[in-house]
Amino acid sequence: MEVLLARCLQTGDEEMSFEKADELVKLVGLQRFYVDSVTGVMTETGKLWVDGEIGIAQEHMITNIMRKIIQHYNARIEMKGLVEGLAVICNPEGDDHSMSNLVLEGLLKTRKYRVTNIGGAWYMGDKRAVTNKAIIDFVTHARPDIVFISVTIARYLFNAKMIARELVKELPNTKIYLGGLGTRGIVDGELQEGIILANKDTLRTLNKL
Ligand code: B12
Repeated sequence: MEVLLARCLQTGDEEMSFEKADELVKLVGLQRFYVDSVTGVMTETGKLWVDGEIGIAQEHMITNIMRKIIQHYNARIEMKGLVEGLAVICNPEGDDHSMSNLVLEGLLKTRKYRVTNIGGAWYMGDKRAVTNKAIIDFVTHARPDIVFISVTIARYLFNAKMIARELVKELPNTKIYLGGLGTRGIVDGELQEGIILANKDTLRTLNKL
């Protein structure tokens, strides 16, 4: 089924991609669709691109349709009753990978967290200190219960750690998590006290919030 979704995405057939996604969600549930199917299809997309089997335009097309699918499901998650708390999701400066933020947004919403997602392409250049500070200032001001920092490219890990370090200082009662492909090389105990390294199994982290 995942293979069929991947094929529909690769041909740019949005309607069929939504249909296949729907079938998968019905089969495995939304959470497993997010952590297994979306991640699996995107890993495969990355491989095709590295091997030169698809170009950057096709990769963008697939990414854009997949983002629409996730946003469609996120918008349908109902948040009735008491809210567990506020969560902010961000990427460190320099890192343009933000599909994980959308997936995490949905996973948090299903656990009754109100979510503010400030992921996106942050400017990386002369103004580095300013943009990192913008992220820190925003989160500090929001005073969330949880912060998820998602880093995909390991060379931006230093930015992610810097943001986490500042937030631990500013928000002692907030849980600060660091996760994503860019954290794969981190070993337990390497992070400063107060910063929680997300488990490679995303649902395990989410189930222990
Ligand atoms: C889409 C994509 C892009 C898009 C991003 C668009 C966007 N708006 O997001 C674009 C085209 C911009 C891009 C650019 C680049 N990319 Co890219 N990209 C990908 C691709 C194909 C998919 C990523 C994705 O969305 N995955 C789906 C999400 C849902 O999965 P995920 O991020 O792993 O998240 C899961 C978990 O990790 C977890 N999680 C993530 N964060 C956190 C945080 C917390 C707190 C928790 C609890 C959990 C958690 O939650 C998710 C569910 O389990 C990957 C391939 C791959 N293997 O993933 C390459 C990939 C990540 N890219 C790569 C590279 C090299 C680049 C570029 C450097 C290429 C270049 N030469 O320009 C640039 C860097 C740009 C930049 N400055 O960031 C490499 C990274 C290699 C490495 N180890 O560093 C990859 C792996 C491709 C490859 N095989 O080489 N990319």
